[in-house]
Amino acid sequence: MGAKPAIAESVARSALVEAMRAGDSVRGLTSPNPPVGAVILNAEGEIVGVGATQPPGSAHAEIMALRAAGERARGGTAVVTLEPCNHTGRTGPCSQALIAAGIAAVDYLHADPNPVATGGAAALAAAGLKVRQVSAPDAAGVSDALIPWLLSVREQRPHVTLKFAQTLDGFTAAIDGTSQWITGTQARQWVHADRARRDAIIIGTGTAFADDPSLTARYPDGSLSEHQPRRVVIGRRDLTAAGDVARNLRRLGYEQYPSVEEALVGLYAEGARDVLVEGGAGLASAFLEADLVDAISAYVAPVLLGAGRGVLDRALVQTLALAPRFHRVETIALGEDVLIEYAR
Ligand code: AOF
Ligand code: ZN
Repeated sequence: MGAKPAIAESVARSALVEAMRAGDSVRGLTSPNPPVGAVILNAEGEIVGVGATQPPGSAHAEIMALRAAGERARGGTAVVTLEPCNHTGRTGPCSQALIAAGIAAVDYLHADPNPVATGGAAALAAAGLKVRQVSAPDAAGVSDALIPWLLSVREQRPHVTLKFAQTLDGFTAAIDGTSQWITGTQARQWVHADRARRDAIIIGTGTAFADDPSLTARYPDGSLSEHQPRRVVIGRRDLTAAGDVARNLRRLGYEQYPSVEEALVGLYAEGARDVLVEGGAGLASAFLEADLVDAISAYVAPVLLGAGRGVLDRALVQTLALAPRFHRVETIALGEDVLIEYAR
């Protein structure tokens, strides 16, 4: 049976890009669950359903895509960014839903490292579906939204991105401490959109006192994004007795942890999987010293200061050969500024 030709490679690849886009669109909304994307192709290779993970406790990506496809899924292909789950957790097993819908083939990007949910690929193959693991297309112009979640399952702590804005000569503030508007409008808008995709934003008590940040994600018109990350302060100083400083955080609410390690343990336990560290220099140094930085978002502005405050506030190593190195994942031009994304 099943003399049906497999769908063309190019069709499978563009369906995967579409699935990755769908997963990317729900970043920040799914934790502790993964932001998965799924595409259903009919037997002719046409897209008949797209879906993404719903907030925790509700439908997985495959179920959303199958619902959209309806009867058109029969004999078709499912392309998903994560191996379909095989367990009954808060929802039923997606492997069984794919089989019941009459899906003939499944392409998945990442194996599921979650011991509770794994086994979907084997179950699908045992039921006679054509199952294969595929790799991410290079230069697809879409990022892999599952990277933070996959690391968090492996390390049992949130994925950490260190973010900073610096002048061309490597400073984050002038000698008088002024640091606002190093980067331009586009970069600042990008930062806000990025915040809305994270589970938490972390700063040190020093920055909370000095800058009185609100740590909110806002649209260009100043209104708040629907998803607000948790606001987190690390350090031992008491913000509640701070008088006139840290007023924004006191008004909006925040969580405080005494150390980097305790923060990551606490945030993971509360479901955070993808967090952004926004400074200052002391906190950035502490995260790097503990080897707890998985990615860096460096915003570089064409401004020169000659002297000022640096990204870090102390030596990480005594000699270059021992310095931690990162590799470049992406560069994005934002007006006159450049965002460079690095991974460990
Ligand atoms: C998702 N969305 O699209 C897929 C997931 O808590 P549960 O019962 O919803 O199960 C969550 C687990 O299911 C998750 O850790 C992952 O291993 C697997 N797949 N989860 O939220 C999805 N495909
Ligand atoms: Zn599932």
